[in-house]
Amino acid sequence: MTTPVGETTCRVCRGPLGEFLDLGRQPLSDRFLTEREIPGEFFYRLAVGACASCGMVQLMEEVPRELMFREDYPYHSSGSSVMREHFARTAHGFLESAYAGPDPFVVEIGSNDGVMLGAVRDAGVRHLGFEPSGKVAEVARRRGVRVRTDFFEEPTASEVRAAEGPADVIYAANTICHIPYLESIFRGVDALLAPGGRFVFEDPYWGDIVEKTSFDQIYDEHFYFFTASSVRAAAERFGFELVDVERLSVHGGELRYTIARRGAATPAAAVAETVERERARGLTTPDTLRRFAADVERVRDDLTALLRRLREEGRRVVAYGATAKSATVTNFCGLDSGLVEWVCDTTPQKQGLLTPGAHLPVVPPERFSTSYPDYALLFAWNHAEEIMAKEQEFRDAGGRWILYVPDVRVV
Ligand code: JHZ
Ligand code: SAH
Ligand code: ZN
Repeated sequence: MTTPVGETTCRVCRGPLGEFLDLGRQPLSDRFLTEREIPGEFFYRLAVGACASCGMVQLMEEVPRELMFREDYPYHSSGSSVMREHFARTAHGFLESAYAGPDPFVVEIGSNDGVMLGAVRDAGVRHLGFEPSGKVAEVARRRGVRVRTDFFEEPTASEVRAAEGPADVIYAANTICHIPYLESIFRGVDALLAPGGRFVFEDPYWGDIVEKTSFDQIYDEHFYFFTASSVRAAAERFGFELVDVERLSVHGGELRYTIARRGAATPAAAVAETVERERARGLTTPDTLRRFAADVERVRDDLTALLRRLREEGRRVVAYGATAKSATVTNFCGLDSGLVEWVCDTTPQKQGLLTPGAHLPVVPPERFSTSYPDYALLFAWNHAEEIMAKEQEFRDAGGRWILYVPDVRVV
C-alpha cells in the first residue's frame, strides 16, 4: 500500500515547497513486524522540501498520525541513562524558573513513559501529560504520572484549560517536529498557557543535520526540521514570540526553543544571534540543500561499499540499536541480512520482531555479548558515548564500531 499524493505547498504558510531530497519508498520507522505481517506492510515516499517563503524544512508527504502513534508504539524514552538525566535536569529547571507560579502546573506534549514528568510528580507539582500511544502512557501512569491518552491539539488543550486552569509551562521534547498540524498546536497553546507562561520545545536541529549529514533524522515521524529562523516565523504567525534558544547535545544536536505570548518577555540575545548565524551559513539556500543531497549519496555509497567489502572478506557484521532513524539507513542504502546479520536492542517490545522494510531480526543485547561480531554498525550513534562505555569489552576483544555520522569510518 502506498499513499499517492504529496504536499506541494508549505504546511505552515502555504508558500511554495521546493523538494531537494528523495529517500525513496519507506516503511513506518517504528513499526517492527512479524514475518506474517510483511505482505501488508505500509510504505510511503520519503522526500524533503524547503519553503521558499518561511524557510521551513518539511516532508513532502504526511503519514497519518494514527499509523505511527498507536497503542503499541515501541519507543520508550527512558532507555538511555543520558536521556534520563537530561529530562530530570529539565524538570528541575522548570520548577526553579521565574515563570513557574506558587502552585505551578506543568503540561507535557508527548510525555511517553513519563521520563520528564516523573521528576515533576516526585516534586509534588501539578502536571499532565498528553500521550496518544497507549502502552507508553500506561508505563508513565504506573510511575504515578497523570496522563491523558490523547493527541494535544486545539480541542483537547481547551478542555484541559476549562477543567484545570492555565498551564505555567507547556513542554515538548522530540514531539513538535512530529506534528504537521502546527497551527492547531499553537491554538491549543494559546488556549491553555497562562499569560506569563512559556511554551518550550526541543527537536533535532537542521543546522546539525546539514553539518553532520545525519540524513537518518529524516523519517515518517520527523515531519519538520526546525531552525531558529523558521520557528521564529511560525511563532509570530500564530501570535507568539521566540524569546530564547539553547543548543542541546542530545540526539545528535538539538535546539530548545522558548516561546512566550507576544510582548510578554524580552527576547534573549541568543535569538537574533542564532538567526543571523543561520543566515550567514545559508542553512536553507538552494546551494546548501543541493550539497546536502550530494553528501547523503556519498555516505550511502561509502557505507554500502564498506559493508560489501567486509562481507567479501567473510567478516561478521551486526548492528546496534533498532532505532527509528535506522529505518531510513537500511531502506535507503539497501542493507539486508546478507550485509548485516541482526540488530540488538534493549527494548523488549522490539525483540523477536523484524525491522521495518529491511526486515533484519531484532535480538536482545545478550546475543551481542555472548558472541561478539567483528564489526558493529552503530545505529544508535546519538548514544555513542553511553553505549561504547558500556560495551568496552567488545573493543577489548578486538571488535570495531562502524559509524556513518558525520562520515563513514571504523573505530
Ligand atoms: P534513539 C525515537 O528515535 C523516535 P530513535 C522519535 N521519533 C524520536 O524523535 C526519538 O526517539 C526521540 C536502544 N538502545 O533514542 C533503545 C540500546 O539497545 O536513538 C532504542 O530502541 N542500548 C520519537 O529510535 C534505541 O537503541 C542502549 O544502550 O532513533 C535508541 O533509540 C541504548 C542507550 C539504547 O531514538
Ligand atoms: N518526549 C519524549 C518522547 C518523544 S517520542 C522524548 O523526548 O523522548 C514522541 C511522542 O509524541 C510519542 O510518544 C507520540 O506518541 C507522541 N505524540 C505524537 N503526536 C502527539 C500529539 N499531537 N500530542 C501529544 N503527543 C504526541
Ligand atoms: Zn512556509
